Amino acid sequence: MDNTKKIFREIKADGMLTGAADLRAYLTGFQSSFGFVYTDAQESILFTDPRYAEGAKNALKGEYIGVAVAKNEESVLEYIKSKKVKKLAVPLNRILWSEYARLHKLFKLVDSLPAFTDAMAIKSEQEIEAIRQACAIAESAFSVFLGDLKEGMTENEAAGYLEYLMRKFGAQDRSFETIVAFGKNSSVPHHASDDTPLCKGMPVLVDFGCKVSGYCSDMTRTVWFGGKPDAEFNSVYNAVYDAHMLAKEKIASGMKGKEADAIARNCLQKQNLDKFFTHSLGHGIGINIHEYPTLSPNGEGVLKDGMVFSIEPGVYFEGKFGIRIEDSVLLQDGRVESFMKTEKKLTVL
Ligand SMILES: [Mn+2]
Repeated sequence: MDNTKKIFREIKADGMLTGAADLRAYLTGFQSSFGFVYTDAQESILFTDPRYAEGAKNALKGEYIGVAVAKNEESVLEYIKSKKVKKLAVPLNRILWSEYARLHKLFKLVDSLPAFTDAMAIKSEQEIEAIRQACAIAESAFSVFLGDLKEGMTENEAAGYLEYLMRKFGAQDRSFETIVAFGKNSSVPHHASDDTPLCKGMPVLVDFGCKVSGYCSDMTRTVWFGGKPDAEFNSVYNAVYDAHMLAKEKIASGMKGKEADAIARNCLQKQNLDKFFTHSLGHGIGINIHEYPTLSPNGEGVLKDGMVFSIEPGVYFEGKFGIRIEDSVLLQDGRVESFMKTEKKLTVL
């Protein structure tokens, strides 16, 4: 699929210049830390540096996109000027102010970011397959991980072990810094894992994911380690579980992100727990771990078939415990299909 054409035909410009790594990866299917993609009605060229030149040439051989080595940004601009481009599209929110200052003296600038945001939100079969694999690997790793959790293990050690397992099972990387939170640390939704040791009789919250072919998975489970949880933990867990399952059942194509969010939020409200649900219900997942659409009380974007996002209600009691249950899901034929098969009912280890 030629994503350069797909984006270029949506923007009103003579040329398009894309430097941001995620947008570049979307255009080319090739991942690199430096480079620019130039596109116009006739051609697309990936300008990269000698570190990536060979890899890019091999990866893009016979593709719709040419590869050239650029010494620096200046030589890319010289090339664009030589093509007599007047209106140039750039992703305005994703360029540096210094780049903007320079570019706007040379060209009339048009924003390409809205076209990227819309196109990247609807996944192709190939993208869905990569995410499906990233989810399957994360789940296989998690099941081994749960079996190997031991008293005395620190959060950092556990996080490192889970990341190792994901790579061992075929992931190229983690999607983001793995969150492992033991005991009361779970009440911080994005706790930074530290040297807290695992003890019997505490919750374990794990938020993690991995990448396959540049695409992310995202998943959270909260399990109980050692002994039995008390009645309060059990009832809050069931409330989060119900909110998750109801959202999954009721979210439909055509709904706004905020309507989707409200399904889970209203469900928690019935148990007076909505005030402890301190973040959004979900976010789009793709090349980036957080992308459009947003399933939050402010989410105005309409959910459509082909979108991949998270469903992750959570309840957090400061200083006590937190519970979050998250799946990565796909909207297909109007309905939610989960990529995840891992048990969502409370697991007691
Ligand atoms: Mn998430």
